[in-house]
Amino acid sequence: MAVPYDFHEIEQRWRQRWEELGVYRVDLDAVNRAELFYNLVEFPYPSAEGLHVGHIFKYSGADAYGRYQRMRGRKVFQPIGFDAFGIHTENYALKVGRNPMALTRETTEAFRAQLSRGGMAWDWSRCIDTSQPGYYRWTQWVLTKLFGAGLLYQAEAPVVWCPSCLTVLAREQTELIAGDTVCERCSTPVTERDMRQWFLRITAYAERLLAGLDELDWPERAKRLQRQWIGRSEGREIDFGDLKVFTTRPDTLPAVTFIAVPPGHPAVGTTRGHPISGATLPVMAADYVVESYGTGAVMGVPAHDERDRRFATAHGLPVSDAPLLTPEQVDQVGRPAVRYRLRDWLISRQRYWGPPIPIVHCPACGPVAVPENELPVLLPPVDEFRPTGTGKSPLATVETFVRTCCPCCGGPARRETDVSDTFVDSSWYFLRYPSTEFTDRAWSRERTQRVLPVEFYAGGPEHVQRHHLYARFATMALHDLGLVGFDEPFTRVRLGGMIIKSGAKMSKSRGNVVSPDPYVQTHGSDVLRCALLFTGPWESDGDFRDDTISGIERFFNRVWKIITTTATDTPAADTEGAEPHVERAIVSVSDAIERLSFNVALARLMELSSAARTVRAKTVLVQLLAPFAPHLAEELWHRLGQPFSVHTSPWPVADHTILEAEDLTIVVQVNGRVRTQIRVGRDTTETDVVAAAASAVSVQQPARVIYVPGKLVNLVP
Ligand code: ANZ
Ligand code: ZN
Repeated sequence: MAVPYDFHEIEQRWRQRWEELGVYRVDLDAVNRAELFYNLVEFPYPSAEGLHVGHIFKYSGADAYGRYQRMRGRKVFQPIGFDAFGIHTENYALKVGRNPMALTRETTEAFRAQLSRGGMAWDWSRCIDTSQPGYYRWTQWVLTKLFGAGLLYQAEAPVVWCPSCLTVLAREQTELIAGDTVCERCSTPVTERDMRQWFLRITAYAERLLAGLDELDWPERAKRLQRQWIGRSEGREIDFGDLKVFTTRPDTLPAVTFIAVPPGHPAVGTTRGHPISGATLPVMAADYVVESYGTGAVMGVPAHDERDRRFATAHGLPVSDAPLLTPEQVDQVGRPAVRYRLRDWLISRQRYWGPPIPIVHCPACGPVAVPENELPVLLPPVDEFRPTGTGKSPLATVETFVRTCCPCCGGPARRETDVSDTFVDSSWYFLRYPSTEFTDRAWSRERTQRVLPVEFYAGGPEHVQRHHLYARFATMALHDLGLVGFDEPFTRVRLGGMIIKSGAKMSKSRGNVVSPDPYVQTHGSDVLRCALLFTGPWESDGDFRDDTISGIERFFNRVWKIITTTATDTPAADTEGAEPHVERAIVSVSDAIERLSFNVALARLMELSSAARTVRAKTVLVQLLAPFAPHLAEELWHRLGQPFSVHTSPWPVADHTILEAEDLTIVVQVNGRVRTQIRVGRDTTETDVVAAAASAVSVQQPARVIYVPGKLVNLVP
């Protein structure tokens, strides 16, 4: 059943009106901290495939939450932009043989149109595009500041190389598939290479990145993932001659029978003296030893460590069952040591589609940062943007780009030709949104101080270990440089679930990635938003099935009929007296929105829609519907004769006197004797009633409970 109104016309008309009147714009200089609500979503990269319904699910939830906050009186700042630089975009450009610069302009426009049709309350006047010079100038500026602080450095290092993307990758841009470490972009098994690369010294912040988590209102699983990623280990460093090992089990020292180092290590084949017994231990090459972790050497304890046991068995090494050291004895051996799994962040890419790293190499002065007044270092338009595979970016062949003067001594110098990783672009973007109109600085200090940190960040679990961690690091570093006044960017993070389609995971290879376009075209964007949000709580994965669409349409039909057929209203409609179900709906819908259980909120609204007859009930229904179906609610609000806009009208407040009058009186008995009475809300569940009764008479864990619904609880201790 289609909706009984011209949704194309209605949705377009109201969107235009909102935009014209700036309903979703906030004067950032006229708000105070307490009023402002910075409601941020992870901005999309404008892929050629366009948006999929998963985007709409995440954005609709965040949007509903923001709209609710606006109606609750907050000044909601809700910006959007495009994460347009990066390998993903460039790989697609390579595939279709187009220049990424031209291609990105098109995909961004397509995304903008799709996003606009979603009806989200975005402030388009502050849109950013990370691939535009007006933005990346400041990405480069941030890098020069980090360089000045010693947090950006160049080093020769064994790095992960993707032989298909022809670039190095950060370790975190690989994944383990069937035992192979592969590139997450193209699934090609990666190799290792020794190359000179640029790193950001995130490890200097390992301890603070860990400690800061305690204070944040983030999902526990997000905190856990970050803690694991940072991977703090306490142990001891022990000397075996001039070879140091890091161990978390120093008590097993007596049972050590060999030392293991990575293959190729100069100590392979030598021997070491045991620090306690003096016994001779062979130094073995073992590929389970990670060169960059700990000290890069392991004491082999086959009796207590599974990997060591397997290695010892395979190589005919002895197993020793010597007794463990006592804690006091441990305090004699070696030194306490703390190690982190976290590595410095490799940001250089030998690719084209990114901001050139703003460094000039001078034969006399070494690497020098490009001064602020010479930024941006423009990415030159080139014909040949294909990665070269030589370990150098395509920019290295552009002589006019490479040749320059040293900012320090004026002598001839060469520009750095690597570009920075996309995750650098997004590590600070939330700082730019409130200050997009400034062309002479990255952000206004004063405004930033008022608008940030981000109060609510709606993201995805896939970004916890990288983007969220990088953003925290960048914020801490900028804070320490005195450039921002806070050191955590996101006060509250919530992770949206994944949408599957009719039981199957959407993926490009299956060819079942669902575009929102046909749904918006055939049913309207309000229907699609509600159908997606109805799949389940926003933080859980949800299955999007087409029959949900018709369910939502039936609901919209009913609402439309109730609100528009005023003729059936009795004159005394608004004096019909108390309507507890309306008051209850306000409480439960508000509560469900706070918990991001938009599905529950919609279910309550469906109930309310079948029992909304009075003016109060109708007004409340339309207002409570507004966060979910913004266009429809605006139209109905208008038809109710209410002043524009429903989205700035105050969120209904439940009349608690009506609710309390509705409360039930429950008699509480112990062993069949009446002890007291309690009052509970009409909707209170049996579990809650029994718990309230038990606590009223101080009976802990009764052996038996008899419950007469709505009347009596008898507890047998
Ligand atoms: C002896 C031992 C005995 C160990 C035992 C463990 C159990 P986490 O918790 O991850 O920090 N190790 C140290 N450096 C290593 C490296 N570069 N590559 C591979 N393994 C390394 O793990 C610390 C433990 O991992 C260390 O404690 C060491 O083995 C190993 F019953 O030392 B242990
Ligand atoms: Zn110089």
